[in-house]
Amino acid sequence: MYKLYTRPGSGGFVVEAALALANAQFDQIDVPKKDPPDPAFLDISPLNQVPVLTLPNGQSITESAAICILLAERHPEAGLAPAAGSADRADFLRWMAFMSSALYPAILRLYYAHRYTTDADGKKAVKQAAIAEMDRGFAVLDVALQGRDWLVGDGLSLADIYLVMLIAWHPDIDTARTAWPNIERLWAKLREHPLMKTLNTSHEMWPG
Ligand SMILES: N[C@@H](CCC(=O)N[C@@H](CS)C(=O)NCC(=O)O)C(=O)O
Repeated sequence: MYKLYTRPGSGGFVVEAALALANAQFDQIDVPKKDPPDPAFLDISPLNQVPVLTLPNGQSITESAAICILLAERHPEAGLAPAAGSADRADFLRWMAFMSSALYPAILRLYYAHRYTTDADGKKAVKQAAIAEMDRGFAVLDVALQGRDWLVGDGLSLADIYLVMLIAWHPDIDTARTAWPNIERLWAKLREHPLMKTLNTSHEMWPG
């Protein structure tokens, strides 16, 4: 059985979605923010971050994109991602890496601005730059969605759920919904998806 270490409103959202779509049994462990961190949790998550997925063999994996890609690989019948070796799979890997390495870190700079400056008055500038960088990333994804129903391939994949999770963290939801109409189109569809609705009741990612 899998074990998912998560917290409401966190990157655990997409992993929970993946496990549910794969019909995989898992224990969910809530990791409250603690200072100092719990040493046992640091053993499996050295940066003290969620999500962490512990596999049935006891191995623990951090990094939301890696977890998603791994789950897609372990549960091919669930169609969480385009098939390995297909052209759409290349797009899937590209956008998962883009979202986790360009966009997610910009979001962290906004919400953990104190970590990104040693200047006591510097947080405001870090936040402004973080939002500008997020906006640049969302604009790229909006173009990628132009004329398409889904970010990759011709069906829902974890890339779509990952994108919707990130856009929900935008500090100005009204602007986000008008600035990137293709992302909003995808998001509107996922807001009606029964599983997203269920997950949103515990994660409160967007107004229900
Ligand atoms: N690169 C990691 C980032 C995970 C991450 O930043 N998680 C946040 C919650 S969304 C967290 O646990 N933050 C606590 C902290 O950084 O102290 C991933 O993609 O999984």
